[in-house]
Amino acid sequence: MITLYDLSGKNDLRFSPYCWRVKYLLNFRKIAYKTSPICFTERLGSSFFGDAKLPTIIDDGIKVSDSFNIAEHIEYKYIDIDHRMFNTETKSSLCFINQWSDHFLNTAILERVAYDIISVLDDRDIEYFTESRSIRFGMHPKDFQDYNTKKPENNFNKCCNFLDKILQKQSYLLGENITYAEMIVLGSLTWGEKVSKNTEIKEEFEKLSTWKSELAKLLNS
Ligand SMILES: N[C@@H](CCC(=O)N[C@@H](CS)C(=O)NCC(=O)O)C(=O)O
Repeated sequence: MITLYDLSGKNDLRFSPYCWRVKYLLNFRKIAYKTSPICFTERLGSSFFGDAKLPTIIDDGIKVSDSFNIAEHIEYKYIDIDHRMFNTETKSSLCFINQWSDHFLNTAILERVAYDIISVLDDRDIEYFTESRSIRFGMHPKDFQDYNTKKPENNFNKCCNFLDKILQKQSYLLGENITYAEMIVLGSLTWGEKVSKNTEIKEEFEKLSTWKSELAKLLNS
């Protein structure tokens, strides 16, 4: 059975966007797996992980890291060629959505939740997270979140608008079928929702809200 090393916070809250992408895919494919909770600093101190981040999986003794690589591994190993979501045609579109989500959507979410995350972290991670992110942002996460939530430009709403516009034209992000693109974007939105109240989707993004609630029902079981 697949073991997924899953970032965990206070009260075992699972909040990593990348881990959610993989869990949503495994749920969608009805593939059995177990999760092994691990916090940031446990990963840092472990020779098993080395440079590997979370999620990392072990599948029949094979270690795979990076959500996109893991998704590709799952599709190739468990899904027959005619039903795979990763083929030569679709892989580049999925790669595009993955890059867009990591660079634009995740950044827009981070702007609104960077400080709120601290309150859901495992106690052992607070110092590490605050220090490492202060270096990354060039300021304390509180100042980073305050600055970004107060500026007139709301990048999260811009991303929602972009996604909503796509969903006004088609049922899913890449057309009329569910693909790994849904898991990528839903994983990011789940992260925001788990750690803060600052990434609620506005009512005007009706198609996106419906897409999200229907998929959340499907992919959480
Ligand atoms: N591109 C990677 C990103 C993975 C990643 O950044 N994971 C975070 C958790 S959400 C992590 O392990 N960070 C380690 C750290 O900040 O020390 C993927 O898609 O899996």
